[in-house]
Amino acid sequence: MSGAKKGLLERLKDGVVVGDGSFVVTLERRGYVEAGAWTPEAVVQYPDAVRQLHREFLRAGADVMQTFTFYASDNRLSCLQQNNDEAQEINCTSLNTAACDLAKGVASEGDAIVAGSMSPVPAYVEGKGKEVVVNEFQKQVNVFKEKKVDFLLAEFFAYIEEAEWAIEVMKGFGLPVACTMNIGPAGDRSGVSPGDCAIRMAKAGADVVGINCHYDPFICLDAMKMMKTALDKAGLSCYLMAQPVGWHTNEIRNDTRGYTALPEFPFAMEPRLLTRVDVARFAREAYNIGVRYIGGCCGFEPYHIRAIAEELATERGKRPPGHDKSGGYKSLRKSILPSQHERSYRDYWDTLVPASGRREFKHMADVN
Ligand code: CBH
Ligand code: ZN
Repeated sequence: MSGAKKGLLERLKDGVVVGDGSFVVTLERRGYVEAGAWTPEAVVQYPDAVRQLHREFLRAGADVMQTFTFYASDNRLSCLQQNNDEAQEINCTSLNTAACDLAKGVASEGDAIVAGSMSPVPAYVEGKGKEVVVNEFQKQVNVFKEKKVDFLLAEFFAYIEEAEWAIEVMKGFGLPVACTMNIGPAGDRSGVSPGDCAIRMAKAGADVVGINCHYDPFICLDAMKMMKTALDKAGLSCYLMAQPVGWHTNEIRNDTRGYTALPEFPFAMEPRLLTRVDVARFAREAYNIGVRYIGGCCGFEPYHIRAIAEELATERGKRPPGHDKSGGYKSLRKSILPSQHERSYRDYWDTLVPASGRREFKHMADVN
C-alpha cells in the first residue's frame, strides 16, 4: 500500500501536510517514558502503548507518523545503562528497527507516510567533533533506509552547526529531508538568527526547514516569519514546517532555553495547555504565512492535531479519519442542556478567554 501513496514533497506541493504530536511527553504522562531521560525505550518495552498513540494521531488526521526514535542514538541511549540491566539490550539499531515497524504498521492502516526521525546527540555539545557526531546520525539513518521510510526528519537542534551535519548525513540517502530547530525569535544557542538558521539549513540541502518544540505556536510563528523573510530574500525555495509545543509560553519568548526555563516544566504544565481553539488559530495563521507542514511537539495531544486537520479541511479537501465523532461546535446542539446549545457557534469559542479555575494556594501546605 505504501508504494501507492503520495510522498512528502508531492503532498507539500499540492497542499498542507498535517504532522503528528507529542510522544515523549505524552507517554511520560501515561507512564511509559521517564522524565528527564526522555528516551524512547517504550518502543521495545511497551509497543502497544506506542502503537496506540500513533493510531490516535492517525485518527486525528496526521499525514505523517514520526518513528518514536527521539534521543535514539547509541550516544544518548547510553544514559539508560547506568541503572537498568534490561536497557543493555536496547541500542540504536534494535530501537530504531522496532520503532520503524510500529510506525509503518500504523501508517499502513491509513493514508499516512513515515518519517525516520532523529534528534541531537550529546557528543555535539561535549565537543567530540564532527566525525563522532556524524557517525551517530549515520547509524540511525542506516536503519531508516533499510526499513524504507518515506522521508527523513531531524528535529530539536539548538545549534545550527549540528543541524547542518545531520542534513549532510541525511542527504546521502536519496530521500526527502526535513530539519527543524528548537529556536524562537532570539535564534539558536550560538546566537544565529532564525533567518540565518533557515538559510543555512536550506543551503545544506534540506527540502523542508522550520522549528519544533520549546515555544508556543504564536512565538514559533513569529520566528517562522523571520525564516520566511530571509529565505525569500536569499531566493531560496524550500517548504516551511512548524511543530510548536502545546502550552502557552509567553514569558520565555526571548529565552533560548525555551520551555525548560519555565518553573512548571515538566510536572506542572497543565494550566498552560492550549485549547483546541488556540490550535485552530495557530493552524490558520501558519497556513496564512505559508507554512505547509503543520503539526505539534511536546504537549500536543491527538485532539490538538485533530483541530489542525479540521481547521484546514477545505484546503486539504478532506477531514480527519475520525470525523464521525468530530462534529465541531455544532454537535453541542445534541446536548440535553439548553445552555450548551448557545455554545454551538464558533464565535462563542473564538471570543472566550478560558479561566484556570485555580484558587491561589501557593503551596500544598496552604491547603491544610
Ligand atoms: O517525542 C517527541 O514528541 C519528539 N518528536 C520530540 C521531542 S522534543 C523534546 C523532548 C525533551 C528533551 C529534553 O528536555 O531533554
Ligand atoms: Zn518537543
